[in-house]
Amino acid sequence: MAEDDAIILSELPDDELVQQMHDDLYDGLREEIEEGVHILLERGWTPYEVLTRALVAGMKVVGDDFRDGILFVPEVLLAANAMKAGMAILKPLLAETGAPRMGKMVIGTVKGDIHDIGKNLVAMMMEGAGFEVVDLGINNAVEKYLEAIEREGADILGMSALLTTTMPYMKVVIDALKARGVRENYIVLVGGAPLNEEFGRAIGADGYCRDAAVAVETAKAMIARKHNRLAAAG
Ligand code: B1M
Repeated sequence: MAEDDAIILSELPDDELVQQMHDDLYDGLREEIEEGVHILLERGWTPYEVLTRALVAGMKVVGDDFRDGILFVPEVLLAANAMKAGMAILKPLLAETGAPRMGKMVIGTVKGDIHDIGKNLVAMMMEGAGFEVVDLGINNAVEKYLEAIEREGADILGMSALLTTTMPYMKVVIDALKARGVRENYIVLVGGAPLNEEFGRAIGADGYCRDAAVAVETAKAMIARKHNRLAAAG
């Protein structure tokens, strides 16, 4: 593109800027995504609006074209890195709500799976809602989860899986909790694009979370129920 034709992001109205950010995410343009995020925040958008409307919606287009064989792993990786750069700007802002401490969550992507954008988003939103979050990262074996929830005294165990081949591993973890006799000590929440309610129920999770906002709402409701139960018992 000729120098004269360069798009000045700050001169675009909101709708066009968001559309341009979807295109830039698609093209894996990290710096442009960072600039777009800053501009929207300066214009008074909330961090959550920027996250959902500019970043998550843009990633949906990437996902659709990956599925349809239009984009391939290297391009998707660049898009994922641009998305992460945008999320890094929003993370402290989402965590800054000053909400009272709600409880502690250990979260990680299951063994064999390296997708972490959705899991990171859930961790960010949970922190923003007042939960303490211990993020185990990707590719977690059952021992890693068990050791972490015990060490951290977690209230909630969160697991993420993005592949149909890795989602059954969630049941391996839940079964291990049962075998140790500690299943009832934890609220187990699961999420990831290929999952659904029925799968969550079938593997014995306490809740399936369609997205990060649902994860926060479910966690809050279940923690409140747990506190009420403990208060009634004590
Ligand atoms: Co992959 N990939 N990928 N990929 N990738 C998918 C998942 C896929 C659906 C693409 C497709 O074909 N349409 C497909 C899986 C098909 C299937 O299993 N049926 C797929 C494949 C096949 C693969 C590889 C096998 C490709 C290959 O190598 N041939 C490979 C596997 C590697 C591995 O894990 N072993 C692979 C690799 C990659 C990249 C490395 C290139 C990259 C990941 C980069 C990264 O994460 N750091 C990547 C990406 C980016 C995707 C897509 C395009 C986008 C995923 C994403 O980040 N979405 C994805 C397509 C898709 O999902 N439509 C795809 C945005 C994110 C915000 O949404 O993760 O759904 P999501 O999270 C949501 C909810 O699901 C929920 O809340 C989140 C926020 O709202 N949620 C939770 C998620 N986790 C939760 C945990 C909770 C609660 C809620 O706990 C309480």
